[in-house]
Amino acid sequence: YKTSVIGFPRIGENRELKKIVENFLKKEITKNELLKESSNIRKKHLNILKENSIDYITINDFSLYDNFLDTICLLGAIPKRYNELELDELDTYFAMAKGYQKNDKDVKALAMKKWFNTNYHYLVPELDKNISFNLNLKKILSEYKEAKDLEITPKISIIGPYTFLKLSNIKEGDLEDYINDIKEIYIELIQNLNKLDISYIQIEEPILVTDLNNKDIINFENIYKEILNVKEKKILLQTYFGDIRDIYENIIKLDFDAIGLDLIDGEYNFELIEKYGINNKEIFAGIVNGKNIFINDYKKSIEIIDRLGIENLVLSSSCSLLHLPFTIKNETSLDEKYKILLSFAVEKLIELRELKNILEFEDFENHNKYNENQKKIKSKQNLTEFLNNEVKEKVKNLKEEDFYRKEKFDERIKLQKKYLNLPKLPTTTIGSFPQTLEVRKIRNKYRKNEITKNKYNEFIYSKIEEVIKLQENLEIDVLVHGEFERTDMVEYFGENFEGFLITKNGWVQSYGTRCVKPPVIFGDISRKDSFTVEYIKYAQELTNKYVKGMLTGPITIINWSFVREDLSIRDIAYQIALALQDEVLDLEKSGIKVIQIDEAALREKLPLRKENWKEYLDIAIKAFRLTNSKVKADTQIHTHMCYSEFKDIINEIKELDADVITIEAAKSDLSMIDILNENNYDKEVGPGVYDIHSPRIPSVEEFETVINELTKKIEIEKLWINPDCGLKTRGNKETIESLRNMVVATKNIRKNL
Ligand code: THG
Ligand code: ZN
Repeated sequence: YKTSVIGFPRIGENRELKKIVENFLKKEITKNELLKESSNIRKKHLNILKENSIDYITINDFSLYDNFLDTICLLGAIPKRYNELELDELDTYFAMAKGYQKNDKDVKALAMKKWFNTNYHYLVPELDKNISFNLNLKKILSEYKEAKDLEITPKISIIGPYTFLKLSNIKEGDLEDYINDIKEIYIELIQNLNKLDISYIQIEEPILVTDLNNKDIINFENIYKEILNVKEKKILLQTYFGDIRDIYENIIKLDFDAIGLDLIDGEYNFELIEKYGINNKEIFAGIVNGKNIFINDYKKSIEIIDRLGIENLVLSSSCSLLHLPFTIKNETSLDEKYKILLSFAVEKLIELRELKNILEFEDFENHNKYNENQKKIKSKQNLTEFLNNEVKEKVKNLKEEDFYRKEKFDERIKLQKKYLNLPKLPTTTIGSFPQTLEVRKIRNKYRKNEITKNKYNEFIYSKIEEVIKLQENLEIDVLVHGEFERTDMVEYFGENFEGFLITKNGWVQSYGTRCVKPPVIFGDISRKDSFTVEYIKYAQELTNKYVKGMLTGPITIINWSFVREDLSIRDIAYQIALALQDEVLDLEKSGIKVIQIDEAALREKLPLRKENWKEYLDIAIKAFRLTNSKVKADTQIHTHMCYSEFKDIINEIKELDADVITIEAAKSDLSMIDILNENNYDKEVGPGVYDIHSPRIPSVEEFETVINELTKKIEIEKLWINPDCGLKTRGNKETIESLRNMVVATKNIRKNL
């Protein structure tokens, strides 16, 4: 047996990469310092892989910002507007990542999209007739040299041509128009890699786990037949995040030396192997979960390997370890009995090493590492503190009517309009206000016990007061409290519900230098006491306008947490929904009339294959409805969703039955609205009128144009005016000016109604 990992997290044990890149962008360190420091991070990681005797160590999985952006640079597919800035290579790179604004130059960043069903985002390549590919091997060659200096014969990771094409934004022509060019540039790439002393070229094609049609298969074969013709080094076709049922039969006949399969999320891959064989290829078996933080059950893994019945298997991770925090060792506050059940990136390497040792040991059931592992697995069953029979019963006893509000929308909205008495085109924001350095510093002090809980709360209340005054001054109609008490809209709920574990240093890269720290769903979920009411009530008492209660929905909490693998998603979703229902009703009791329950992540975790959509959406819709089915008819329920590619699920969005939905439409050219109209969407809508992901301040005229456009497409009575997402990552200055312009424009338009 051999061992391999697809990729390793690059952000660093203590988010070193985040810090140096942000310092470089702030011009606090030089280019040379950035390059030197990042090289140190890579070398540290290579040594960890080496210490754990990983046989196939990957390079080029590192990135200063994003692997897709690196691929754009590798292939020379840099859109013209960035080259025209005439910056050096590194500054051009960051101009694509972050946008560029200086003197008379103003270029937006490349778009960002969710990487399959993870919480990672990649930068979207743009292809148009101006593109001329032009190979740039500098990054690969310098990482290659680093590995060789550490006496490693590396495996080189590259994003495959078909995934690159399929995920590109094709601005002119069809995908097929770019096949020849992409083929040529990849051929040239392989010819260059041929000259290196490497173990494998790992070509990653995760697009193969999605639903493919005949054209896809023809395109794929067309591209690869020629690429494989020029190879002199071994090529591993690496897939992950699911099975490759639509193309396995074709792939197995192509001249790949190895195939990497996800055996965690790709159960069906087993059947494909059984049915079509492996045609003498080396199989990289993804048996150690690269996306979840629970320890591997060695008994199960050995059963899987037995079932495969393949000699000379490579034991691998199911996907890149990018989606995991660094090491459980640093979780010093976590109780040992939980810690032994968790495995972060470094521990996954240890698992691979131990599995190999156990498998090569004659009498594996007597291997001490095997027994140690089985003891841990068994200890899970004794953790009774995470069992809550009361909530289990409640879920079991749910009835159909628990998922429906008593009154229909038409009736509710009349009562709400009467009660709330808002102006036409009411203005609001999504929830969060800028989490400035000040807020983070005070929170860190509180975390380290340097200030008391009272002092911390005093500070939070003063921020709430500030943000209420600000919104009153701006004359926004429906206010928010700003979410200053929350690090993150999911982690905060994990901290306040029973059934979660919270890590101290479990950071995972979300995009660029930004990270999230997902909480861990470890057992039955319930609510001790209300935890948002005191803040919302405080905010509401400061103003005569309505303040929105602000909650995160069940599916978003699940999707942005690590979930124990043996729990039922439906049960957890309903448990979270019931806990939220208590909070919703407490908010209502304390006089809150507008309550927002965000399902920011509903769309993004839609299963990769269509056949699995129905069950997922059924859980999502029911769980959402359960959170608010018991409120009064005149209490208005809002929801918010990011990444508004709703075309395929518009009917399910309708079924959520939220009175108002705010969506991220600013970037999608408002084409979302047409989709709502075509499908007779009947509820109220706030299509974001500006893009909060950029510091750019739209002018009053620009807002007027957008709002006018919207009033032509949406009934005035149903239209809300708001930014397209929370303002957490923005600075105060641009936030205030943008909101001021938004409200002024809205008022101007109201005058003419
Ligand atoms: N929370 C969670 N997941 C998310 C988002 C979120 N996934 C999608 C989207 N939003 C990703 N966006 C962000 C935006 C900001 C940050 C992270 C992901 C962020 N992180 C701080 C950082 O890295 O500097 C965290 C540091 C800190 O709070 O101290 O700002 O909102 N779960
Ligand atoms: Zn959003």
